[in-house]
Amino acid sequence: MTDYPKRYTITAALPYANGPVHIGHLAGVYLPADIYVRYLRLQERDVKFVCGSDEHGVPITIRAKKEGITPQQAVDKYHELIKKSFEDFNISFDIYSRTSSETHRETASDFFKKLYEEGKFIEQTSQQYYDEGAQQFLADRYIVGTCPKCGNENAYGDQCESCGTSLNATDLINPKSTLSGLKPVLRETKHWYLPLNDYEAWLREWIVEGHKQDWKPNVYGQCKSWIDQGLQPRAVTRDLDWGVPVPVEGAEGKVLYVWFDAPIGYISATKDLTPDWETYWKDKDSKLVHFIGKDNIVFHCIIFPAMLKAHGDYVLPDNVPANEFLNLEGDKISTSRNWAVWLHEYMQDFPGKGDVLRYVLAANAPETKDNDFTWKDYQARNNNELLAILGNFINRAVVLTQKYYEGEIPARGELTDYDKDVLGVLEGMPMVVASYLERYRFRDALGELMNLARLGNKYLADTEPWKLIKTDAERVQTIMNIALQISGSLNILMEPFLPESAAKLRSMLNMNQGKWAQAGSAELLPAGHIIGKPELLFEKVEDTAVDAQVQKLLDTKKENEMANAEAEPAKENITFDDFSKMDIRIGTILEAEKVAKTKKLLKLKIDTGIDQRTVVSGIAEFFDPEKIIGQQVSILVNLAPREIRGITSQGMILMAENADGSLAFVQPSKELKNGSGVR
Ligand code: B3M
Ligand code: ZN
Repeated sequence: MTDYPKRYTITAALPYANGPVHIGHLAGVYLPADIYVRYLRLQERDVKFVCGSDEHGVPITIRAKKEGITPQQAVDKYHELIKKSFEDFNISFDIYSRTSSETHRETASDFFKKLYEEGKFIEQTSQQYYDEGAQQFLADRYIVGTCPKCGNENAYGDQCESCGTSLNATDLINPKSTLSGLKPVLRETKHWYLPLNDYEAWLREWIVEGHKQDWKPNVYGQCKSWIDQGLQPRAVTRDLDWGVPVPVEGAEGKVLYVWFDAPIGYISATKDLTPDWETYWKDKDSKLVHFIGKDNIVFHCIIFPAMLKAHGDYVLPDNVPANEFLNLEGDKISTSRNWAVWLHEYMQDFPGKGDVLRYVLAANAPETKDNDFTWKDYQARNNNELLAILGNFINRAVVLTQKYYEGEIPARGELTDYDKDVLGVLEGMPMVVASYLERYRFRDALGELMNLARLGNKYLADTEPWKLIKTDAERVQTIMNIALQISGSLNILMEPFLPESAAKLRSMLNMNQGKWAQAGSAELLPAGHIIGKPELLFEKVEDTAVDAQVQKLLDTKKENEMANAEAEPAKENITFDDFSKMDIRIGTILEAEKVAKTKKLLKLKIDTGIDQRTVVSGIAEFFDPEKIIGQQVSILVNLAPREIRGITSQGMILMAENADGSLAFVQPSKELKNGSGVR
């Protein structure tokens, strides 16, 4: 590592302002970006970290429609929520902007205009679905119909979520507009296209030949396969009423395609941040890095670079370290199924524990393959790693220094070979961690950092200053001095990962925010320096806390099952006579008790109006005997008596079974006289 770029422009994907953000977003994009940027700042590099809400496109209009609000109201709501979550997790953007801003509209508009005027687009007319009721062209997501592959009747115009096939709206059988319910008609419409095919050779040279070594294999592989398949012209405008209007004549009712305007949002955000924005985007010594999730690779590696190239003034991304996906408890994270850990909910449930989630997500980051987040792992990593390794080491070092020296760091005496080895590892550690960070290997960097804490623990466990203090107090001075140098370096090295805990540790050690270059030094905290009071850096996460989270997910699963459950098909027809054979009455439960040695059975005494009789019913899992006394139920009184567990059951209580298997009484909507007939 010798020559560093003059400055860095770091972007993190602009989240759609159509919902809150979850752990998948954090793990895949914002946390790695933040770790990288914090590291660069500690290295005293010149860096701008920009992000903002993506507030255009169909995802927004669909969400607004669902909530019965305007698109503007929807983006206002979610922009604030998302922004707050990023603040809560200490994602240290230099600016968090939004694409509905005036600056952005102008920047995106000018960008388009320049390309338009220079003849960089081609115009094409095509047939697209139009809703004559709603009087508008339909985005693919607004059209549903039968999937030609699997027959699912609710496939979308761009994809069937049942079989996963990606579709064109015109592939759907019986297409229907979700706006009006009408069958859409095909109409001609004109759009502007970026002829990606013209950029194919250049892209091949730039990526396939130029970035084989330094881009992640998953990113490089996706790009190569796109380019190998041959690139087609890509429409950059849409018929929609929400977005940046296409700034040319004859384009009324058309807006820029959201994927055309959104990446330009990085530029507009930088403009809002600094008057010097052009240096960050146009000077060839600026290193541009896009942090994104894997579903955005093609847009950031192929389409946006082609746009930048067509424009001509801008630098190209130096790297696009996209991550794979994070799953949750073995299942794909899904907004529509509410299968997620939402960041704002996590903060409510675990206040002050932002760093713990940062740690778990970084330690288990989906860098090279999809990974799974589980609450058990969350608990284990907190208790066995943060608390038992890092927290424990720091605590010992600080507590013992307070105890033996009233907080004043003792001087080192003569060093043993062991001391020298430990100081040697300490000295080399910043380079090791940095070399991982420079290569976007955040998990490995964190692993090394924890190894340093492990080493500190082992050093104290091996040298046992708490025993030695009685026999060789001078030696203890050396040991504690070394333990504190390790603590001080840990503080600097952990800051990118655990900023809140690092701040706490700084006050414990009474030190300033150090620079990366100072880490590893054996003189970081000089003898005579007075440290502060010990504080606990981490707390144990109890079983009850994670059990509650698992329960929340189980409830979600159940809700989903309920929502998706289909009613059983009807049975064969019967005659009215068949039905009238059943004598069903309203009765009242007089007594109820569990049948001994059974799980499911209750013995009930019912006043049927005709008599008082005993019925054994398999409902004990769902009802507390005491609570049902006095309730009215429907009872089939002419069912032949049956012997159940030595009790004669005379009749049967009618029960309705819910989709989740739970049971409910079939009860009259007002109190009736016992014996009233049900027909
Ligand atoms: N809003 C897609 C997403 O949230 C999109 C990213 C834009 S980055 C310029 O996955
Ligand atoms: Zn299908």
